[in-house]
Amino acid sequence: MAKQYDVLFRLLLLGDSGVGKTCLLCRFTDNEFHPSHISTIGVDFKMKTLLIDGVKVRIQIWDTAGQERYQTITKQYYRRAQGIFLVYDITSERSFQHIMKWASDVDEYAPEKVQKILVGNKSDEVDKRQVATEQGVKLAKAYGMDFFETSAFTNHNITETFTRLAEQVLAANKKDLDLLRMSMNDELDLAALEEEEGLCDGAASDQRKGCWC
Ligand SMILES: Nc1nc2c(ncn2[C@@H]2O[C@H](COP(=O)(O)OP(=O)(O)O)[C@@H](O)[C@H]2O)c(=O)[nH]1
Ligand SMILES: [Mg+2]
Repeated sequence: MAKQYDVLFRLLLLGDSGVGKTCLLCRFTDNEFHPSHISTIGVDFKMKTLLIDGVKVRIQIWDTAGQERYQTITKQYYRRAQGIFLVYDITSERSFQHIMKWASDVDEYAPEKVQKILVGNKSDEVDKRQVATEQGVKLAKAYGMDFFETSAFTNHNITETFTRLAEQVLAANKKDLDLLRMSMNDELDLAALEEEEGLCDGAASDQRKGCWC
């Protein structure tokens, strides 16, 4: 059976309640949008496999199921993440200001190597916009992150955003993966060698048998 994936990464969606994290996730994994989403409802996680540079990358994307309301996201969530989406809502200045708080939590609790991306969601809501695109660009630059404006409603930039973070995580972990692959190959080589030797022994004894005839 073909191998289902080469590597598994955990990504985490962070941001204020109501910015559209659950909708982003449903749009990306199932291409669905439920406008009536009750904002406290969240899923635990959803999975999707992407092919990046010939590597089958399985991503497990964790939603924060209501905990964001009380900012009680357990440290465990952060510790296990290799990539983080910092999401705000372009129609909410407040959610944009809170990005600083979310980013400082990430600095405190997430692994040092964690990759981050800034996401301004609800780009379809042009009339209600409170946060200019330039503000997002500027903040992302200050944090050294990539930045996308998305819409879970129209499907704007959804695949691009999730793929970009997965690419960044893959790049950040590439060295470890290559080492792992090398050591796995070494093991395989050794196994092949042992097998070959075994075969030789078998052949030799067959030959000996032949001689005895
Ligand atoms: N117009 C628009 N509404 C959105 C978008 N994404 C989410 N919403 C709405 O925003 C509300 C909160 O979304 P939800 O995904 O539950 O937010 P969460 O609390 O961050 O998980 C819901 O009423 C969604 O329908 C979007 O891209 N555009
Ligand atoms: Mg939610």
